[in-house]
Amino acid sequence: MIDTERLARTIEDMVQPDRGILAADESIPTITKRFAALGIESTPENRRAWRTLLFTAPEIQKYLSGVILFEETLDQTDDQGTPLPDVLAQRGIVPGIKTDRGLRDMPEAEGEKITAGLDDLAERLPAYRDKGARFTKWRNVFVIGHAKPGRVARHSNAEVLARQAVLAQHAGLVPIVEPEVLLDGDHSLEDCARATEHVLHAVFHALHFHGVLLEYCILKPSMVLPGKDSGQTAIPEEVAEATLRVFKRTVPAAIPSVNFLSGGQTAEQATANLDAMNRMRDRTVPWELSFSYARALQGEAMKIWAGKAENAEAAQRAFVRRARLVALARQGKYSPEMEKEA
Ligand code: 5MM
Repeated sequence: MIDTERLARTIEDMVQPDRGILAADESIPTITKRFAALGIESTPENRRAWRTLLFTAPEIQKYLSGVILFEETLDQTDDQGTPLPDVLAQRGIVPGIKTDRGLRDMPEAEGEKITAGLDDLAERLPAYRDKGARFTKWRNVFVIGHAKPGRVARHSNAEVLARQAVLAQHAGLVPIVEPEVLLDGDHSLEDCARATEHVLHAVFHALHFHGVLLEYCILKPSMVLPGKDSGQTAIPEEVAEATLRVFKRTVPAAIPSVNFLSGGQTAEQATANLDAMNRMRDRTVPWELSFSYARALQGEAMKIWAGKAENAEAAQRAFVRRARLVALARQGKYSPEMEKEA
């Protein structure tokens, strides 16, 4: 039986009109890549220091209602010995956990990926909940290319997303369902719109088939964008128009919130595109339009930090500044002029 009261309380705490979610759930290979680009060694202590810096940034609770953690972080503490999930909870920020085990090749669909981690998920979830997690996040990716995403990849990935979501709900955890249509490739904005429409149809069909309660589920999708090698640029209004058009055709009104990923956009692009969507939002758009960014929120601050304790305060200032701008975009109150302000 699903404890809908518990899930409803979590949704209420996570879905806030002026806040969104920080994705700080990079797996060890991913954070190692991000650190390596800045000459930072990826040790458990450096990962702890970085995430402590983010979670204890002054007033960050004004902009964040939730943070997605990686498994390692659930067991780490701040400098005073408080477990990091408790540090967040004490500030009114809901802690969650990435439950997938990363991407694997699909031999039956060359060049496409499937996400691992379902086999022991039901056994892992109670332990995450006991450590303070109130929601989960699981990512599947979809590649745009010749005949891609193909039927097998679309439907297999949608099934996996739905199965993990129903397991999370049965464990009392709100699932964030992340079908990411990748930015890689030379496809056009309209190619991305078509692919995203196919993907979201498959995902919501599977969620229905598996009995996922959409009211207690958050969607974390990519925006509709031209491929990064397409040579095309799309202004925020074009991105907003295409994204909302596709979502209105595919995302049921029962979903309380759509929290976009940044997906390799610059911080400024991810902020401006979210802002344009919120400005365009009218009575035909039933869901909240919010964020669940990793790179777009952390990138500038991580560069400033560079692994050095003496840079921590300046890095926190940059992180809070970006979070404030993204939270304004979540309300349709951002302007690119604000980028010039300190
Ligand atoms: C697409 O990645 C998610 C959002 O991050 P961006 O805003 O940077 O696109 C993110 O939550 C992602 O799932 C985590 O960083 C974990 O990634 P890995 O590849 O380590 O599982």
